[in-house]
Amino acid sequence: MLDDKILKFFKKNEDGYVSGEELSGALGISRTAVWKHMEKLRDEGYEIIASPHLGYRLVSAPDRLTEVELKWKLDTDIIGKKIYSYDEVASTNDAAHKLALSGEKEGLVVTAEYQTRGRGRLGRKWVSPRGKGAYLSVILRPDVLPREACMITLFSALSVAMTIREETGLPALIKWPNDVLINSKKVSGILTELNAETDKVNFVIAGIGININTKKELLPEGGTSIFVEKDSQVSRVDFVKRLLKNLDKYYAIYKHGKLDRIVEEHKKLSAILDKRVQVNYHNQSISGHALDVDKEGALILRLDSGFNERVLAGDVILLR
Ligand code: BT5
Repeated sequence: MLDDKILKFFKKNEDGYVSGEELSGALGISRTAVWKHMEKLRDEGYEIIASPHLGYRLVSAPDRLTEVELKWKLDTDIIGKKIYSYDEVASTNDAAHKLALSGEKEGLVVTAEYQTRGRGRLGRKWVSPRGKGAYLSVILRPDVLPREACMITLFSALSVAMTIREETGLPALIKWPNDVLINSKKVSGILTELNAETDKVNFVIAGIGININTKKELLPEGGTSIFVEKDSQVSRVDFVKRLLKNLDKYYAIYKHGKLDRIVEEHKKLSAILDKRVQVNYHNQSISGHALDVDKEGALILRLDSGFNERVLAGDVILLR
């Protein structure tokens, strides 16, 4: 906690020095204790210079998804007002779920540097190498019916694709409903989990995994990362801050009921529309032409028989 307070001091004096005296006064600790905290921060990767007359100056921070780094000048209305950053968790979705059950407000974000049991849909695994990707979950409490919640997956994927485009210029596309692809390979996946009764959503956990600075050898078959596609590292902190901003924007649009706008934007970035696809769902497999995404976020398939099929969730495989 004291380390966070020291970092906030540095952030407020971004280009200047903070004197040891000022810090010891503000934090109520001795100047030797201030020095010890500086050593600890250095061990964590912060580059801090000390001048006998001027005090301490923060030169650079490690690219770690910490609460202090993410919240600094984060200009959002709901998403990320509160952030819990962990070094290691089983799954950020599980951690967020527990926090939601304990009554935490919507907008709370949980991040982790590493997940020991990162999850995909249907019990599948999400590969989460330490310190390379972004693994985060957001608590949402929208006043909607359970069937209206699938739109959350759509706007989360849209937020990820927009963030990749804005931060890196890479041509990210969305594979309905929950994958984001670059050059036909999966760079991100979304796991949306509901806590609901028949006619009421209590809360939703939107879990997002993105491969950012992940090297090829750490990725599963069919996966890619921003690093692999761009051949250079990006700041994970800057990336996640922009993602939180985009999530905040699309969540506001969703809450205002402007679902058609989300669907339209989603369709513009679709990797599957107008293509021949196979969709696997509920132990069934159907194939056809991906015709449309309707106003509720369902995929409309034109089957070979000429009939249309409306699919609410599933795994899409692009066919040649
Ligand atoms: C997903 O499931 O794509 C949802 C992934 C959600 C992960 C986030 S991380 C933060 C939060 N906490 C969690 O525990 N989960 C969420 P699905 O559509 O079922 O895809 C899973 C499949 O993607 C796996 O079976 C692999 O084939 C592939 N996969 C696993 N890890 C991957 C990775 N890092 N990059 C690309 N593909 C991956």
